Amino acid sequence: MLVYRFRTWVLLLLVIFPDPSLSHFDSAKKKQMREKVRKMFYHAYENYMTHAFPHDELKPLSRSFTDSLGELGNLKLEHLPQNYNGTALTLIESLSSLVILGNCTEFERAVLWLSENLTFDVDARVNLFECNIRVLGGLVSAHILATDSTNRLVQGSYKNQLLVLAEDLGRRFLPAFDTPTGLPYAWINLKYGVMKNETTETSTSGCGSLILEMGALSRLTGDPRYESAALRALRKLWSMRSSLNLLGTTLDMETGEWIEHSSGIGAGVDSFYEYLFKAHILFGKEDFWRMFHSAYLAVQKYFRHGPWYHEADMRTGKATYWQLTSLQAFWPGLQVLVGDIAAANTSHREFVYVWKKFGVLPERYLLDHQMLHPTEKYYPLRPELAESTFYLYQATKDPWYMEVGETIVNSLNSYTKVEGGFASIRDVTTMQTEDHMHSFFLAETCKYLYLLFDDSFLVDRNYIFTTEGHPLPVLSAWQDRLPEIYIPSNWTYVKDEKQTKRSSAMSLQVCPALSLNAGHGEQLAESACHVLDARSDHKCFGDEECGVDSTSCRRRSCSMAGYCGLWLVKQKEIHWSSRPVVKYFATYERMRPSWKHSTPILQTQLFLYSKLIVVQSYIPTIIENTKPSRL
Ligand code: DMJ
Repeated sequence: MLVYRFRTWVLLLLVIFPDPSLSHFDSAKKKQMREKVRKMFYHAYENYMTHAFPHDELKPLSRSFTDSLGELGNLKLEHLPQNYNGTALTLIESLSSLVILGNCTEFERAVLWLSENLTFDVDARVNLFECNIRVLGGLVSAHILATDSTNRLVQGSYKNQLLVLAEDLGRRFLPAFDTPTGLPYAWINLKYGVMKNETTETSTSGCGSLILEMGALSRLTGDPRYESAALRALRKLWSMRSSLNLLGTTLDMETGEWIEHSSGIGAGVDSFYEYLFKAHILFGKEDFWRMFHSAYLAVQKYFRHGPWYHEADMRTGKATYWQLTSLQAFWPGLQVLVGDIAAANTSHREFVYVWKKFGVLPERYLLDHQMLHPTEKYYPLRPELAESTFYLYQATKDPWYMEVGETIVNSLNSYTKVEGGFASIRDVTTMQTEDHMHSFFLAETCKYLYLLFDDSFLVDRNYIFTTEGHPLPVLSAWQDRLPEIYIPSNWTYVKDEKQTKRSSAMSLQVCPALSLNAGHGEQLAESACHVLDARSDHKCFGDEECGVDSTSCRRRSCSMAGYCGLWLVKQKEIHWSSRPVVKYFATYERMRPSWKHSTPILQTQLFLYSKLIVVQSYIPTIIENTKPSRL
């Protein structure tokens, strides 16, 4: 009887707190997964090279091609180029992935071909944002990789040809910025500049996600025009924020007026947030941090509901659309860079749940109606979930994320792999495929999956990835101020051996009930938001004895029956939390050792975390019941 009870307890504990070391992800398994992803990459790449190159993208079902650069972002498919034969878009997008996979021979072959054949002197109206992240970003990143001696390229064969091409493209972008507001046109004809009667409608991402590529181009060429144009646009956009520090989704770039006032963290806005923060990392400008700081706070305050992010009206902060979109899945990855692991993990789990429910991520799911969006049931091989999974694994080394990666790899192979490459899914309920393989499948999806299982490319290097997955090195020469200035002088590295033990993402979310470890000499770790209840039995006499909930970042209150929890209170009880900053620094100190072996980019972000937790300490906290966290 006693043995039976003991077994039951052990089983129960294992279910609740699975031991990460029990994961089946040993190094052999990791290698096997890496090889599986490598095979996926080459299946896609070789089919593109055979059936589509030098056109833009592969049509994997018909094994043909599409010259789609002019179609990207062009929902109404207007003003499509007539005599345009492609710019080898997928090859450009594959360059950095080839280096990461260690295929320098193919990389060199591609560089040589592009150097000799690529021209942007084509009569094609393209989307500035798409062309920037895919083509300019692809070229600039590949140029840097080609000049990095550690990539073992044949010395002397590379003579900056990609940079010359990138500069030519950058020059063709400039007329788009020649506007009274400094906000760029969304569309530009590569040969003729801005077309007559061009639309003045653009998006927040379109104006606010240019700084990484154009900034890098300026730093590499010494021509400041690209960076200043992108910066002017970004500043103007920021000046259009509401008093709540929210932005809309679409705007008129000529008048500087908002068109769509509702926004969230998904389509039309996503990379704006991403670039504010990544620009701070890349260029070290305090200004970017200040903007991101306010923007992130506003997102957490107005869009976040438990693990999900809905949309809200920038003027009132009132919720507008309750939708989960596939693009939002990048957000946990960004939160990892910021250092907000607990929040990242919470949202990431929801996306994983949705992935498993449908087999892939549907483009849009209506949270309020608990159903798929009637016309957006597709999955175009998007990378966002793989991207966040990669970042979370880097931060935590929790093998669970590799299991998620394995699920993604298996789904992609079972539902989207066809003889001629990988096909998009038209409808996740039927898994009917569509004749299109987007270039980001090679630039991002395969890359992040590969890096999840083999991050040797990142060892001893410090890169940020653009929104299209192209790596850019964080160089001190590019930084306006060196990162050291951000490190508070009172921070110390904790030397204690035990504390260097890596925590998993889940162990960072220590709730009072999880404090089992405490008796075994192990350190308690808290999440960014979590503050323990004063008493371990959750019993309380007043609100001050209840801590802060790790999932919602909301303060717990004491119920009538004397239990700590998230209880519904009247609106007037909304109050500003002003927890002593020192508490958060202490929390951070305990988390810090768990990052010790992370790659430099993640370490670079750690010092920024102190700033973020200060931000979070001023988030107004509304105590209420949270919605159930499952679809
Ligand atoms: C990519 O082109 C980029 O990641 C972009 O920022 C958003 N959408 C696609 C992938 O889904």
